[in-house]
Amino acid sequence: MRKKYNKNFLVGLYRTMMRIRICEESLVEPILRGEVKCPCHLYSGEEAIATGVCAALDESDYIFGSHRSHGHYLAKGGSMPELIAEIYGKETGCSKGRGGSMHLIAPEKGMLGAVPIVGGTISIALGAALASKIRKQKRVTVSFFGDGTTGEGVLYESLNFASLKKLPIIFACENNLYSTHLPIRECRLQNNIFKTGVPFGIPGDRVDGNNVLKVYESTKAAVEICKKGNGPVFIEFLTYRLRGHVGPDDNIHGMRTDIRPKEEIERWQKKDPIKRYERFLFKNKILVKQEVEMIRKEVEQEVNNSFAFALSSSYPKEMELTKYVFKE
Ligand SMILES: Cc1ncc(C[n+]2csc(CCOP(=O)(O)OP(=O)(O)O)c2C)c(N)n1
Repeated sequence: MRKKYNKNFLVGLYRTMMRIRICEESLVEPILRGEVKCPCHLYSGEEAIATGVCAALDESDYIFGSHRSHGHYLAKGGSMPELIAEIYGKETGCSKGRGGSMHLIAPEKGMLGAVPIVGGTISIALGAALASKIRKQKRVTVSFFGDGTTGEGVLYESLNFASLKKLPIIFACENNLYSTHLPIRECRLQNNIFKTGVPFGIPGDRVDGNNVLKVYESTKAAVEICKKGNGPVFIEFLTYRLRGHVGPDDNIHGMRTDIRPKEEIERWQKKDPIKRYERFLFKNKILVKQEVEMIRKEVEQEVNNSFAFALSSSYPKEMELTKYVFKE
């Protein structure tokens, strides 16, 4: 595995996962203090997916996200200061402070948007893929969504159309086993999401979403399929969120509502994608402990600078709250 990749690439994956994790965890205290007003769906535990998928894409490729998209935005190259500023509702945020955590966008980096309506960006991603095909651009679009989203009809309409028109789109399902507080076994007869596209003639793959190199490789193969005009592709990434559905422990209203068994959370903590990848890097002598510490310090500095930028920025003017709603 190691010989296939150069050191810069392997360390880059580690750095991206650390940027997402440290950024996410730095929001925990401000959320609990009530300083962050908008709901935040933290991505801790799922970093390998955004990181591995986006590493297989070019800057000109597109991604679309959901309510849990801080990681997608950062992995595709979105600015961290603008992310934190957006979460704080500041004018300098990536959506000018009008959107908050669930409305992230970095068009210059190919992150074309995220919205909190479950399944809300799937058909928009489909439109982007259709446009790329009509314009004959060698560009792939990734639509990220969760396992709960497979209960939305729009996914099936989109699968049908994407298959019919052979669109260059990757349906990337992040199966973290829960839809808010509903375990997957209570919403599906079988836990077989990777077969979702099969009736539409779309091949499906199931991948360990906590193994960043496996995520990268499966996405790279899907990108090749799409670029040859043989898309779409459906990939199910198996993972687990280490925090609550919304907020650190679903505890924002002072009531603990995370119904997941403690033993289950502990079992998945042992499969933490960052710790697993760290062990791989040590074993293959890619990094030593001091280098990992250095990366951590650099990322912490970036996160601190992002908070300083956000906190010193101003709020939108009350009179201008509807500004930017429509393109002027
Ligand atoms: C159309 C719609 N229905 C319901 C909701 C409420 N809701 C917000 S997140 C969510 C669960 C989504 O689960 P999943 O797609 O698995 O994503 P995850 O939160 O696990 O990442 C629901 C039902 C919503 N935002 N939009």
